[in-house]
Amino acid sequence: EGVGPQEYVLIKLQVLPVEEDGPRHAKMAKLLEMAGRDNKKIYFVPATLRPETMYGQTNCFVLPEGEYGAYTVDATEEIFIMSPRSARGLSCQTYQDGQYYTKEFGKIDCLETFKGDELLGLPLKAPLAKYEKVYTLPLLTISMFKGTGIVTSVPSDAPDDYVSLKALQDKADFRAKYGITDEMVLPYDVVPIISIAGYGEASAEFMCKKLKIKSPNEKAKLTQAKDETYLKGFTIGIMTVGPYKGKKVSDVKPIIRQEMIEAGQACLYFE
Ligand code: A2H
Repeated sequence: EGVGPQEYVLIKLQVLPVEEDGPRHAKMAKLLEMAGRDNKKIYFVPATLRPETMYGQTNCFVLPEGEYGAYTVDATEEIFIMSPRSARGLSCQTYQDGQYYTKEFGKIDCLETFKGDELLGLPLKAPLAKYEKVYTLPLLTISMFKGTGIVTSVPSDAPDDYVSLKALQDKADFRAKYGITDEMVLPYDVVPIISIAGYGEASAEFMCKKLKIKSPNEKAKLTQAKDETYLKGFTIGIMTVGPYKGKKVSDVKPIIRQEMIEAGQACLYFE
C-alpha cells in the first residue's frame, strides 16, 4: 500500500484477573500468576489508526480461529498478546532511544500460545475508555496478516465495530456459540466521542443505520460507511469528550497519540 510503511499505534489493554474457572482461561490464569510473581503486566495490543477514538472503546475483538502468543517485551518489561507474525515484526523495531523492543534484534521469546477461542471472554482495562472493564469478543472478519490480529472496538466511529458489537448484543445464540455472557456485551452502549456535522456524535452508528447495514458480511456497504466516516471524522470532526473537547480531530490526533505513548498506554508499530 502506498509509499513506505504504515504506522500503527498499539493500544495497551491490560488483562485483568480471569473471572471463570473453566478450562478456556486456564492458560491465561497461569500466565497471570507467573507474570504477577515478576511484577509484570499482560496486555492485548490491538493496532489502530485512530488513537484519538480510544475514549469510545467498548470491547476488544479477537479472531476465534486465530493463533496468538504471549511475548516478552524487554524494553517495557511487559508481556504482549499478539499474532506471531506481529511479534516477529516488533522484535525488529525500536522502542525508544534506539533500543529494540526485545533484548536482541529479531529474537522473540514466546511464553505461551493461544487459540483465539481461549482469549474470548477475558476482562481488560482499556486506556481512556469510559468503561472500567471491557471484554474480549469474537470478530470473524479479522485478518491475521494485518496489525497484531487484534482490534480494539470503537462502535461510535468504526462501522465494522458497530455492526459486530450490535450482532453480539442482538443475538443470544451468537453469544452462546462463543461463550460470551450477557454481562460482557449488553451493558456496553455506544459512547459518543466525535461530532461530525450532518452525522451526529457517533458517525459509524449513524451511517450503519442510514445504509441499513445489518451484518458484518455486508462488505460493500461497510466500505462505503468506512470511507465516508473516516475522511469526515478527520477533516471536520470535533472531539466531544476528554481534555480536548471542542477541538478539531485533525489537530489533537497527534497530541493524543503522543500523550498515550508517553503515559505508557500505547507504542508504535510499523508494517
Ligand atoms: B481502526 P488498515 Cl474508530 N483485521 O481502529 C481487521 N481490521 C483491523 C486489523 C485486522 N488484523 N487490525 C486493525 N484493524 C482495524 C479504530 C478505528 C479504525 C476507527 C475507525 C476506523 C478504523 C477502532 N477500531 O479503521 O487496513 C483497526 O480499526 C478503518 C480502516 O491498516 C485499524 O484502525 O487501513 C484499521 O483496521 C487498520 O486498517
